[in-house]
Amino acid sequence: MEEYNPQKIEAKWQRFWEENKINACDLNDQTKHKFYNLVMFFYPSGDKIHIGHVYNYTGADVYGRYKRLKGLNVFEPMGYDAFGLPAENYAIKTGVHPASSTQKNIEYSKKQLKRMGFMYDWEKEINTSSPEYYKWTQWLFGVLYKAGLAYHKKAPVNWCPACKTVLANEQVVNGRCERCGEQVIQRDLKQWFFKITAYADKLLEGHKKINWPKKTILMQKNWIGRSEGAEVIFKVKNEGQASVSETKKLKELRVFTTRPDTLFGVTFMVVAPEHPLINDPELNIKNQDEVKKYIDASKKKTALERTDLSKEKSGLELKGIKAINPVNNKEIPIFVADYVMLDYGTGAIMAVPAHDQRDWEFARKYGLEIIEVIKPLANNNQQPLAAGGKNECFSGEGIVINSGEFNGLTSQELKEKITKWLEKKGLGKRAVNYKLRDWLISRQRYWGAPIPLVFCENCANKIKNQKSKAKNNEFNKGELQNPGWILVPENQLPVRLPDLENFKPTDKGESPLARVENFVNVKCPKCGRPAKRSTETMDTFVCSSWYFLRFLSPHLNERPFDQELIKKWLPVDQYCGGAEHACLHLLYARFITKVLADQKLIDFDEPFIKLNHQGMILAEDGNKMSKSKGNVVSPDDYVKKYGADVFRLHILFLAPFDEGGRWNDRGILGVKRFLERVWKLQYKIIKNQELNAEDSNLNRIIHQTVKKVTQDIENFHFNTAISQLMILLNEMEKQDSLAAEHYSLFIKLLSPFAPHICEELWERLGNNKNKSIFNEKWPAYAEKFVQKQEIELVIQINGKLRDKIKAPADISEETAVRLAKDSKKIQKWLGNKTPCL
Ligand code: ANZ
Ligand code: ZN
Repeated sequence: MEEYNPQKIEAKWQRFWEENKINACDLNDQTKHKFYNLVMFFYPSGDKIHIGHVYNYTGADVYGRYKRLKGLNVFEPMGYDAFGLPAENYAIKTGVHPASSTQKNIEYSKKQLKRMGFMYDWEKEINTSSPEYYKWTQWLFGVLYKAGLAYHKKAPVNWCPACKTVLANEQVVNGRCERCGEQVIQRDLKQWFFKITAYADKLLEGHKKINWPKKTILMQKNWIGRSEGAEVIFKVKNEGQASVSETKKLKELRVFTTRPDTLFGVTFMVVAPEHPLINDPELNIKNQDEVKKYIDASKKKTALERTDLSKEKSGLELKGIKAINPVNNKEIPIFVADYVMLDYGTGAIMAVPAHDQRDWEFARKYGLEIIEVIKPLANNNQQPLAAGGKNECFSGEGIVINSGEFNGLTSQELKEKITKWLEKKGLGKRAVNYKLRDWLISRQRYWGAPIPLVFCENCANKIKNQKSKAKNNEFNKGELQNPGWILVPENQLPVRLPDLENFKPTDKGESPLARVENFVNVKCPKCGRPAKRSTETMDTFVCSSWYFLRFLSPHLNERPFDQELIKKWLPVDQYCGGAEHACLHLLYARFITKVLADQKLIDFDEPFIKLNHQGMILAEDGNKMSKSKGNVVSPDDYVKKYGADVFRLHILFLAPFDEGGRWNDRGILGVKRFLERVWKLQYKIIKNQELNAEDSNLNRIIHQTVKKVTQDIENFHFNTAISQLMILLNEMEKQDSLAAEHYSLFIKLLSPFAPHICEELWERLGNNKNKSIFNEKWPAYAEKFVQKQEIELVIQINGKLRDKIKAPADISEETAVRLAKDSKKIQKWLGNKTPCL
C-alpha cells in the first residue's frame, strides 16, 4: 500500500494541467453553455496573496469546477490590479521602482495561486499597469469625456502643510499626516470627476435585475441615498432694508428639505462655511472677522468630524442680515455652522429645531426659538415635546399644528400642498437629492494610468471666443465643457508613464510627473501649438471598473475588447469577492457598464448577474489579521506542510463561507486524515463487485450525498457539503469491499474541493491517460432513493430523558422543537414554562 503523498501528487497534476492546457477555456466552443466565473482580481501593489484571498478564491474555484463538471464551459480568469499607492509609497521610502516591486509581488503571488491548484486560464492573464491594458483605461476615460461625463472642478483634498502633499484618506490618521504627524488641512485643488450622479436613478433601478446579497444592495441604496423633498427659496436682506416693494431685488437663499411640512417651524437658517452667501458683496455682514476665524477653524475638520451626530455643534450668527420665511414673512437669523455641508442639497438649510435633532441641539445651545408644528399621531411612541422640560425633538410625521390655515392636515398632506403653493408663488419646487457624490478620479500621483488630456491655451481661447456658436464640430463635448483640455486621440494612446527616479510629489503638491519636462511639454493634438500634458493619474478603481471586459481578449491590439466575445460571454454569471467593495468597485463597475451600454459599445447594462461575498477569516484571537499586529497567517507554510488539497478543504470546512470566522489549525489534521482515508479506500475496490441493493444503507447515503453536495455547492455552503462527504466516507469504510463505480462517484463529488488527489485517484481507477476528471460528468441522484429514513428524537429536560418521538431523519430544528412541545409527556414536564432553546 502506497501512502498519500500530497507534495508529489500535486506537483504532478499541476504540471499535467499546464502542459495539457486543461484549464484553458475555448471561448468559441459552441457545444456548451458558457459560464463566466469571476473573482475579484488581486492587488499586488501592497502585498502577496494572503489568507483572505485564498479563502475567496478557493470557494469560487470549487464553484467553477463544479459548474464545469455540470457540463458548462467555465471561464475562470485571473489578473492583477497592479497600480496603486502602496507600491508608490514603498518607492518613495526605498527608491525601488513601483514597476519592479509590483512585478516581484506578481511573480511570487502567481506561484502561490498555481500552488493552490486554482482552475485559472493563465492564457488570459491581465495586468492593469501594462501599457497594453492602460491604453484602454485611457480610452475609457475618453468615452466618458466625449459623453460629457468627466469634468474639472475645485474640490477639497487632504493636504499636509509640512510634507506639502495631497494625502489619500487612508493616509490621514486622526486628522494628522500619517508620515509626519502634522495637522492635515482641507485645501481646494482642481480635480477630475466622473459624473456618476447622473446615473443615480439607473443604478437604483438596476438593482431589480441582479441576484446579489440583500445587504449589499441595501448598502448601495443607502450610499446613493435618494431623498425626495422640496427646494425652498428664502429671501435675504440687510438689516434695515425693507423686505418688500423695493426696486432692488432681494438676494435668495435656497435650501433643500425633506420636510416642507415643517416650514412654519423654521426659526433660523444655517449655511455651510463654504457657502457663497458669506462673501456676497451686497450683503453687509457686520462680524466679518469673527466669521472668517470660524471658517478657518472649520477647515481643519474632516467631513466625518463635521457630520458626526455625537459631536457638539458650533456656529456663529451672520450679524447684519436676515432671512424671510416665505410662508409667514417672519424675519429670522442666519448662522454659519459646519454641521451643514456645502456639497449636500444646496449647502444651506432651513432649521426646524422642534423636529430635527441637529437643529434642536443647535437652538438649545444658542438660545434660539423652538416652535412645534407637528404633533405625533396617537399611536406613535415617540414622545411629543412637552411644553416645559423638552429634552428631545420629535422628528416623525404627524398632524400639523401652529401652521395657520394648514392646521389639522397630516404631514404628508401638507408636504404636497405646500410644495404646490411654493411652486405657484415661484418660491420653490419639488426636488430630489442624492447622497451620492461624483467620483473624484484624479490623483496627484505617479503609479497610475496617466489621464489622457493636454492643456492648450490656444484651444481654450478658441472655445471661449466661439462659445456663442451653438455647434462646434471641432471639439468634443468634454472639450467644450472644460475649455483648453484636449483629449489625446485614440491613435496616440497609450500616454506612457515615463520612468522616474524621484517619486515624491512636487512642493506644490503636483504629481511627480510634473518634473518630467519632455512628458509635460507637448504639442496640442488639435492645433499643434505648445501645450501641457495633464500630470495626474487615474484612481485605480477606474482600472478595475472594466477589467472583466478585457479578460476575454487581453492582448487585442486595436480595440479594448472583442465585441463578438463580449456578446457571447457577458454579463459575468458568478462574481465572488469582498463585501467591503459594495460602494466602491461594485458601484463603479456598474456605473461604467451603464455608460458603455448607453454609448452602444456593449449590449447589457449590469456587469455581474450573481454576486457572493466570502466572510472574513480573523486571527485566532478574533482580531482582524494585520501585519502590524503580527497575527497574519500565511497560507504558504500550511500548503508546504500539508498540501493544497488539505488546505483548501480545511479553510472551507472552518466556517460557513459567507460568514467566515476565526482561524485555527487544530482541525487541519482531521482534514488530512480524511484525505488519507479517501486515499486508502482505493485498496478496497474489487473488480466486478456487485452493486449494493437499491434499498441498502450505502445506496441511500450515496443519493443523499449527491443531492446535498450539489445543493450546498449551488448555495456556497461548502462546509456542510464537506460534512456530508465525510458521512459518505464513513459508510463506504464500513463496507468489506467497494465497487469502482461507487468510489468514482465519491471522487467526483470531492474533486472540486480537492482537485489534485481526485485526479490521481481517477487515473488509478484506470481511466484514460491524459484525460482530466474535470472533463467528466457530475453524478446525478434519484429522489426515490433519497427517501427519508426515520430516526428517534430523544427529548431531555434538564438532562433527564422524558420522551422519544419518531421523526424523519432530515427534520429541521424548528420542526423538532415543535414536535417536542406538542408531546403530552413533555407538556406535563414543562408545566407553564417555555423552554429557552
Ligand atoms: C428642514 C427639516 C425639518 C429637515 C425636519 C429635516 C427634518 P436626507 O433625508 O438625508 O436627505 N440638510 C439639507 N441639506 C443639508 C446639508 N447640506 N448639510 C446638512 N444637513 C442638510 O436629509 C435632508 C435634510 O437634511 C433636510 O431636511 C435638511 O434638514 C438637512 F424636521 O430641512 B431638513
Ligand atoms: Zn490646441
